[in-house]
Parts: sequence; C-alpha cells; structure tokens
Amino acid sequence: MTVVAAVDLGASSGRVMRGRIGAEGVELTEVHRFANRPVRAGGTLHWDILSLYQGVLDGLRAAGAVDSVGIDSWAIDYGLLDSSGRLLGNPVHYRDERTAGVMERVNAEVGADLLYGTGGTQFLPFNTVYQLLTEGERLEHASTLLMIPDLLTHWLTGSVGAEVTNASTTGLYDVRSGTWAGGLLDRLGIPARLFPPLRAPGTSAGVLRPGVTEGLGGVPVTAVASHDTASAVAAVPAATDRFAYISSGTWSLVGVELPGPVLTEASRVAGFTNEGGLDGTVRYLRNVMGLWILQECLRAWGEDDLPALLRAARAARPFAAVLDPDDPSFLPPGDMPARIAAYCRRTGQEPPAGRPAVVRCVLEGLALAYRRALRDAVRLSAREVTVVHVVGGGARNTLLCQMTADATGIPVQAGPVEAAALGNALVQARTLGTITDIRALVRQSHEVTTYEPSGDLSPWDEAESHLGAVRT
Ligand code: LFR
Repeated sequence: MTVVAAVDLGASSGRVMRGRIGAEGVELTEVHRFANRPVRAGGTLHWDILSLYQGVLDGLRAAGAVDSVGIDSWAIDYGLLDSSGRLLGNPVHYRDERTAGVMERVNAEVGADLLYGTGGTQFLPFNTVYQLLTEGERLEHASTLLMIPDLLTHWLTGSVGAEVTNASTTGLYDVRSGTWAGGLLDRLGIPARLFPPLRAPGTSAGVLRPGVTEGLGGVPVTAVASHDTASAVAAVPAATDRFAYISSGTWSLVGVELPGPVLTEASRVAGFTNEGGLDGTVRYLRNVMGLWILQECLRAWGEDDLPALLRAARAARPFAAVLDPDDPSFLPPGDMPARIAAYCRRTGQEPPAGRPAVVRCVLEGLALAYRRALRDAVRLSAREVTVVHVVGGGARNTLLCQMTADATGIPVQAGPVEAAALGNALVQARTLGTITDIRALVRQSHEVTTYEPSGDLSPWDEAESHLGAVRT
C-alpha cells in the first residue's frame, strides 16, 4: 500500500488529494480544496501564484505522512526567474489580452508550417511562444522559465526542470526529437538559456526541502504527467486502443492517443495539437472551448444550482439557435449571456430566451463541436474509434454526455470525474513500484456510466449544416 499526495490545480480551484493505492485498487480523498482567483492588476490578468502555493502547502499539511507528492495544473503558462532564483512578476493568465494579434504576426513572419512542423501545437493565440514574445525587456532579465507545476515544484524542492507533457504545450518543444527546439528559439530570438533540462513523467523531481512543510522534509516529489490533461488521459479507463477521449472541464480536450505525432498540413489546418502524453505517447487533440462558457453564464447570473438548470434545459426546445463554442468572442472572461446573444444576432439567429434555453444552446453547440473534433481526429490520424471516454467534471453532466453520444453516434463512457488527480496519483504509485498498469487499476476501481446513441443523427446533421450556413 502506497500513500501519495496529488496536487491538481484547475482554472477555478486547486485541490490536494490523498491517494491510498494498492494492487487491489485506489482510494482518493480530497483533503484540501482552495479557490484559484485570477487577479486583474495594472490592466493585466494574473494568476495569484503565491496564494496557490499557500494552498498547496496547506494541502500537504492536511495530507500528512505520504510516500510521494506530485503536481499537475493547466498548461501553457509560466513564471520567469532571475539569476538569483527570484520570480520576475506574477505569471500572466493565458486569457489575458496581451497576445492579441501576436499569433497572426509571428506566424506570417516565421511561417506557420515551420512552427507546426517543429512544435506540432495547435494555433491558439495564448500559446507560450506568443506570450513570451510579448515579454519585452523582462526576457533579458530572466534566466529560467518554469511552467506552473515546475515552478511550484521548484519552491518545494529547489530542483529546476521542465516536465515533458507540459513543455510540449509551449510550441517550443520539438515533438519529433523530444528536445527543446533550439533552431526555432534562435529564429524567434528567444534565449535558449531560459529552458531547463527536460524530465519525463515518472521520474524524480527532488525531495521536499526541510522546513517547507513541517514533518514532510525529505519526502520525494515525483514528476507526474504535470499537464492536467495528460494526467487525465493517463487515467482514461480504456480497455482497447480504439478509443477517443474528451477531457471535459473548463476546456474540453477532444482527441485520440497515438504512438507518434501527425504533422501534416491537413492536421495543421484542422487545428490539431500533438501534446506529449505518458510513456512517450502523443495526445492528438483539439481544444474545444468547453464548460467555460457555461461557467461564465452561471457567474453572470449569480446562479449556483446547475442540476436544476440542466433539468430545465433538458425540457427546452432543441436547436433554438446553433452556436460555435470556439468563436473567439467566447475566450475572455466577461458577460457570457450577452456574448451569446450578440453571437446569435451576428449570425442571423434569434438569441435563446431564458436561462434553460441558453444552457441547452451551449450544450448542443459543445456536442456538435465534439463531433467535428472526433471526426477530424479519426480522419487525420486514421485511428478507428469505437468508444468515447468522457473524463473530468463534465462526466457528471448527463445531458451533455447523452448529447455527445447522440451527435457522434458512438457510445460514451463517462467517468472518472477526478481523472487528472487520479492520473497524477497513479503515476506516482507506478513510479514507486506499487502498480504496473494504470488504466487497468482505474477500470477495476471506478464505475463508468454508459450513454448509448439514440441512432438518429439527422437533427445533428441539420444543426451542423445550419451552423455551416450561418458561419459563412
Ligand atoms: C485544461 C488545459 C488545456 C490547456 C488549457 C490552458 O485544463 O490544461 O489542456 O490547453 O488548460 O492551459
């Protein structure tokens, strides 16, 4: 029996889970949860990294004696350290507007094909590479770049390293050679000295410094698949390789797991990324805007009874308006119901009236976006898919899961909900030698809920062609 602490930081909250893992199964207990509240200051949206670090420390204290600690978080964002190891400013939130227009300019100057052929990352305006190019003179003062989990690990242990699954989201990691992309860095004028040695998931990231948390000095910190999506995919309870996944939270990450990258032009144009997964796998996926739109609606309405709203949405009229959740207007925080109405007007549709209708419209839009991403993933990777695994918080959303099965015509298996924390804990247990097969252990210890497709694709086909018409 091994006991580990899995720190999992999401866009709106962080949690520390205590995992007890043996060959017979895994039991995860949440020992601490804390808010992640981004702060806008001086016109820039920041992560409150010190408050997150404090949450991690409190959580480790609450977890008590453990055999190992691992940290995962969202990807892309980073902190810069100066030569004496001091943090140069609070990390900036990827939803900050500082990157507006940068991607278009850089891609035109450097060539989208060079960027994609090297990094293999989908073109999202907030990718690390574009953020770095807005840093100006701060880059001259910086000597080290650490991704969020690597930064927290550094404070806990003193070690300096770049975990591969998260490094692979920067656009500056060469997905073919598995090294930092030296040539591309030169071409972009980004100093190569910033990028620390890479470390694979399942290796050591040092030990807790004496004094950071009472009584835990010397406990090993394991580099897990530190990108939360990589941890979540590692915990997908798939029994075959003919599966697709939707890691469903603030974002929905929709794709397949492959042995190597797909770097074709068709793949670039379709917006697919080749992010690193556990054991050298590639997470071939597309970001879909996800439950963010719904979360922002709830925030704007001051509503916290999602289950009641979902019940009402189930009864609302289908396809009152068809929405593309990936419209860029939905990316920044703000008054989402007003943006949905504006989107509908802009595309010549009547805005949905009332909260249940808005919720239904968002979920239908998501299910259609999942279907487009899944079909593209299958086409571009030639991977056959017979089941879609939905993991993460969105696995609880029964209406969305059913719509996903109906829209795609493929059975959906939903769960586990805490997939990222589970993948984190199980990579630690495997590294300690307690278990060998992560997915088998998840299957053994977690029930999934199956949603069979209705068999009638025609309403979804019609909605898709309606969307095609309004978008052009
Ligand atoms: C999900 C996620 C996505 C990444 C986005 C921004 O939590 O990590 O995989 O694209 O957040 O970092």
